[in-house]
Order: sequence, then C-alpha cells, then structure tokens
Amino acid sequence: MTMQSPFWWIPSTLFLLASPLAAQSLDCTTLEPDPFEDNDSCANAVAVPSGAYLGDLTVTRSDRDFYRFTVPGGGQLFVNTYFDSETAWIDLHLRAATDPACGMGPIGSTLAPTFTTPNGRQVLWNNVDSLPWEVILEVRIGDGDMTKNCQRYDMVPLVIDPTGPLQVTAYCGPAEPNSAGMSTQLTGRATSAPGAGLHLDAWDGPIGEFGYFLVGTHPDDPGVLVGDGRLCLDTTTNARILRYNLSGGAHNSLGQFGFGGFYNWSGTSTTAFGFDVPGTLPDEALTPIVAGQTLYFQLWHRDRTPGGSNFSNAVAVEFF
Ligand SMILES: [Ca+2]
Ligand SMILES: [Ca+2]
Repeated sequence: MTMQSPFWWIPSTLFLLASPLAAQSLDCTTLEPDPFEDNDSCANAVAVPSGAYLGDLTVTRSDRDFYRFTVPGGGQLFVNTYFDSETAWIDLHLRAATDPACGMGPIGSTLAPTFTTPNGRQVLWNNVDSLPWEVILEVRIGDGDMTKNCQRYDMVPLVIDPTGPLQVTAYCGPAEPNSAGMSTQLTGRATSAPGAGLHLDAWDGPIGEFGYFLVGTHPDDPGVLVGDGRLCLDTTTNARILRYNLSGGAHNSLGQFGFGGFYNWSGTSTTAFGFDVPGTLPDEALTPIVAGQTLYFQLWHRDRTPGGSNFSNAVAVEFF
C-alpha cells in the first residue's frame, strides 16, 4: 500500500554544510602532526572511544597512525574515515593487537575487508567471540599512487556493545537507494549522554540533504512506500509514529548529510553526528521511555529524487 507523506517539508533556508575536506593540494613537508601522535606502531596505538574525530587528523607515508579499540564479545566495530581521494588514498587495516602481522599494512590477512565509500573508506567487524578483543586499526597512505604521500582525514569510530542497557536490532533493510546511489543506513548504540541512553547515527545519505529521526511504537517490515523509500514504522490502529522535529529542546533531531555522515544541527548530539534520544517521547504528554519497552526508529530525509524523500533502514531498540 502507499500513503500520503505525513512529513513536513524541511525549510531550505538553513545553511548548507560546508565541506570540511575540500579538494586541496597538500604540502607534505608542512603538514602538522595531529594530537594523537606519536601513534606510529601497533605497540604505540592510541585508544580512542566512540566519537567523531574531525578536522585535524593527518597521516603521511612515513608516519602511519594506529588506533586501539576494545570490542566486547558479540559486539561490533564500525569505523568510517573521510578524506578527499584526489589528494591521496588512505588504506585501513584492522588486526588483532596480538597478530604478528599488525602494522604490516596489506601483507597477510586482516580481520575484515575495507570498503570504499564516496568520501572515504570504512571497515566493519563483528566480534563473534564471547570475549572482548583488543584490535588495532592501521591508517596509512595507499600504495596505488606513490607520488601522493600525505593526507588529512576525519574518523568516526563506533564500538557497539550488545550487553549495554539496550538491545539494538536492525530491520527493514537495506533501504531503497537514494540519489547518491546508496541505501541510507541507521544504527543505534548505547550512550552515557543524558536521555534514554540511546544514540542514533545515519550515513550513506545524499550530501546536503536534511532529515530527522522518527520513532514508532510498532514495526512494519518491509514497510510501506512513502516518497522514494519505505516507512518501516506501523501506521495502523494503536500504532503511533512520532517525529523528533519539535523546535528547540531535546526533541529536535534536525540534521543534514555531509562529509562524515548525518550532522546534527539541533545541539542534541554529544558527538556532533546523529541524535542522543531523550528520555521522553516527542508526543503531547512527553511520555517517558521505560525499561522493558521496545521502540522502533528510522531516519526520514529529503532527496533529489522524484518522490523528494527517502528513509534509512530501521532499528528496533529494547530498553533495559
Ligand atoms: Ca597522525
Ligand atoms: Ca602517526
């Protein structure tokens, strides 16, 4: 079935996001070391928590970067890097900290393949062990063009802990392709930020387009067609869909896709990306989210397609 779009048209008068990584020619001799130096080997890898590291990371062919993550048993590590590939390619290599091949770049096997995105590279690894693993991400200049020797980059790592105060399960994916030729992706994770303890992030959306998060009381999989995508929150009797677009305050999640993912324009994210879900629903009564409850979340966003809008996949979140 199809339905009329119930979503408000987001005003286009907001500032467009400026690219933090505009095409540039880098002088490698004057490139500043970043604050994580000297993280130049597996042994000297710097431990970084989930977050957004924007604007000042640098790597050169002779000065690689190593980051350490602790991934809980059954958990997941998802790292996005963002850079201008015309300046130089960055390669990622993820290995166990105990792997003798750690630091050897492309030589030998790694924990997970690296994927190229329109504005960087990403790696996703599932720890299928029941124990936590210490893993090391090596960031280095690619060997494809040996005339390019340095790069600036942004990095957004996410460590997802399945034993946190939430159980997050993706459904209704992949989403219908957007105008960037990708499926907009949504994930949720536990956060210590004030609110419901849930942080949402979205990526692979069309750069420059606005959107906001939705919450529903019942799922719909594979959803109903709305615009160019599928709404995966049930709209039938007794089900409710609410929008995090109340102006001002904690219930506004308005943001915009840019380099690095879905930027939060509402001051409601501790990472500058996505959304820290508040402890109450965006309904008239501001109903509290309570332990034992399962809610369903999705991102709606505008798009440059005939239908004018699309959605991410959805996630079901059980709050403990
Ligand atoms: Ca560095
Ligand atoms: Ca380094």
